[in-house]
Amino acid sequence: GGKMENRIRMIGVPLDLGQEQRGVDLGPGALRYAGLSARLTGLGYQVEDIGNLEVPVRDVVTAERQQHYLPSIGKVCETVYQAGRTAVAQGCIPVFMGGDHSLALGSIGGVTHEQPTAVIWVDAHGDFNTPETSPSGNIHGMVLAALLGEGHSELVHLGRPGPKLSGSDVVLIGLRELDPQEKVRLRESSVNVYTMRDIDERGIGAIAREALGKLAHRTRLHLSLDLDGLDPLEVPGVGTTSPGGITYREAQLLMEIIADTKLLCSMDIVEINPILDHGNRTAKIAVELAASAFGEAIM
Ligand code: 6HN
Ligand code: MN
Ligand code: MN
Ligand code: MN
Repeated sequence: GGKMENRIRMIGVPLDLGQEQRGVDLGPGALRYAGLSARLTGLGYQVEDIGNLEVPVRDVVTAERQQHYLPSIGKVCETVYQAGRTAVAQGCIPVFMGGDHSLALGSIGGVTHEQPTAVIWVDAHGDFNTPETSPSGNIHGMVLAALLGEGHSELVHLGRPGPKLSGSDVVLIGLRELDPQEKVRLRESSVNVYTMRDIDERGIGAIAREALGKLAHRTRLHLSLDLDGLDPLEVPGVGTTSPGGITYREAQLLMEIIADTKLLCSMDIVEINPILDHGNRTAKIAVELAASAFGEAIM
């Protein structure tokens, strides 16, 4: 681990079962139309798009609705896990194009199969609910908790038994909306958290550097980019909007500082909802950010 590979594998995961809004299943197409592959190729990577993994359409699995589609999400994430594990084993950088954030159970599970990996989780939300604390029951709000070993056992033991991350391997950036019990859980955890208040008071550059310092015990880095971490005024095409988010400029600097480490080994781009977007703007911004994270510099 440690060195940045030169091959990127784009993996579409049109999963929308982790939440209730229609449209996030269209995210992989939106990222392709926004030119993700060409941008990364232009940076000197060998880019391979393997298409979309198979995901059941929610209209076909209506019987799972009461369970918030837990069985189907588990099955899809098993395939995501194997795709991530295989990509890393073959010396590729997997870029998972969501889809909602529940796919990260598989992506982060898979990329940590052989070696531990630190995670930067950009999000308005903590995704730290358990079935007991979640007001919505939506699985996309439970992903980080499950990766740390808490919640539905189908999710906790996905791919391989046991937790996939420890709290100290994770930094959350952009937080501004937590459910009451989720807040308690997160406070009691060892996850490193930078809220919007921290960013406003100290600036994103200082936060980015400090965050990477907290992850310095690892030589591999995964970026889980939930587009709702950005401000919905700039990025309207997301399902779970929360005002007062990271600006485009702040996100750019965060990506550039991540690129400087040369440790980025895998990435999720999630929660883009083209149905709610204006002119594919959100996917275009996601492409700009991915390019910066993979080393595109202004000069
Ligand atoms: N995401 N905390 C809310 C819930 O339903 O648990 C929102 C979760 C949002 C999850 O955006 O990935
Ligand atoms: Mn999220
Ligand atoms: Mn979110
Ligand atoms: Mn319910």
